[in-house]
Amino acid sequence: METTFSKISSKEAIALEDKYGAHNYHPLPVVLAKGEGVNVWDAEGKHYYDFLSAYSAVNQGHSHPKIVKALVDQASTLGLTSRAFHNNVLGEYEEYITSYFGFDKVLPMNTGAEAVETALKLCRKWAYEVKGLKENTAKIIVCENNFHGRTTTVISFSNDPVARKNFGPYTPGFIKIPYNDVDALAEALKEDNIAGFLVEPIQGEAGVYVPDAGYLEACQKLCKENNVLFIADEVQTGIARTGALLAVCGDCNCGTSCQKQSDTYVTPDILILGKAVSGGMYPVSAVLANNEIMNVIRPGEHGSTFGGNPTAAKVAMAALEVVKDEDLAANARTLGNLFRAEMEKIIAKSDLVSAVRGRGLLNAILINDTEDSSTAWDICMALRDNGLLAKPTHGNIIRFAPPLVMTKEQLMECVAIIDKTLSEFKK
Ligand code: IF1
Repeated sequence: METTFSKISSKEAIALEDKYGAHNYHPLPVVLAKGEGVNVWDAEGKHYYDFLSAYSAVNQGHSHPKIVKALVDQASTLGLTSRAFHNNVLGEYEEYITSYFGFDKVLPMNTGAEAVETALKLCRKWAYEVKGLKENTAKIIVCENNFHGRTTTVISFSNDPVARKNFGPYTPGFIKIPYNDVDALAEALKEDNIAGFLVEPIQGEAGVYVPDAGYLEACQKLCKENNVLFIADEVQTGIARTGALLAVCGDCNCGTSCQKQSDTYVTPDILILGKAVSGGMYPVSAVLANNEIMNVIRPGEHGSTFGGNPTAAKVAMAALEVVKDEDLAANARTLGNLFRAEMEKIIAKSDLVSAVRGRGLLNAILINDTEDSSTAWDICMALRDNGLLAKPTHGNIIRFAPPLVMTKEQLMECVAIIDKTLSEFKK
């Protein structure tokens, strides 16, 4: 059945995926065919509010006209050159993004996992060539319940059995410590050959765990004292999602790249960006660092076919411009506070939800049921029927992360949908 939104029905689309696609996902049964701002429509034309934003990649809203224009204009001029040759866009982008975030240099890649892998290689090479560790001895400290992507090295330091099982043998050289535990980091730093500490400023996939105020600052200080690189994975928390341009900005919530304006300012030695750095319009990721670190990489030692391509460069500049032009960090901060306040009212009268947590527009609610229950999933199915799309992270936690362009009126409509769904829900 053809609709204005799709040549094929939702049912047909799912059947094709099932038959011809690897089964590496378990999507909510909804087939999207159009997106605009905070809105998405399925193949039959039903409207939904998007409360996941493609896992915080679509912070600027679906099909933002400015970003689409940058994509179309560049793609129809010069899409890809590879790095075998220069092009007239890359240098402009590199200058733009390094001054935007306050670093000397950027190494452009495509996916978040690639950027994490790049940061790990950079950290190890710095440890051998600048810090002076003996080759092949470098260790990098990571946090339990981390999520940094799905490549073999990255899952080597995951403690999620689903992410790891039967993908060994695993890459060595990583030490796991509890998240949000400064003493655990101090203890781990006593070991020999530590090169770096990789951390998510807020643990997204684990269930939107916001660390104690001052945690990131204390970690950065310990890393500095021990000549160890502080590596911030802002793939999910960056680009205004948490109410500041970067979540490592801590509690200052200044909404801009506050590197110089706040006493809670935290500067990572290596900053990892992805997802919304392109507004979700094109795979773009980036690793930023100052010369002492970035200059250990020399020609031929790292890269990728699409890394830093002209289309990615133009799309990323447009997407970052939108973040500033529309002051998305301030909107995320204001609407995030409103959302959590409204959810607290719902929690007060519901025995289904026990807590809400998050910062800016990266939030999650805890469902009052066991980890292995299907309640969170069933609630997401009911939310879908009521016109709002969200998905559980682990077990009984539902992540709520709408595009940062949402208006107060739209947010209140979504709160009403969540309220209605929870009050009508029968386990
Ligand atoms: C999927 C999770 C979120 C990330 C952080 C690196 C990456 C991610 C902090 C890798 C990616 C995505 C992956 C996506 C779902 C989503 C996700 F559920 F997988 F864990 F957001 F929480 N660092 N997160 O969150 O970036 O290679 O994907 O571009 O795998 O389905 P990527």
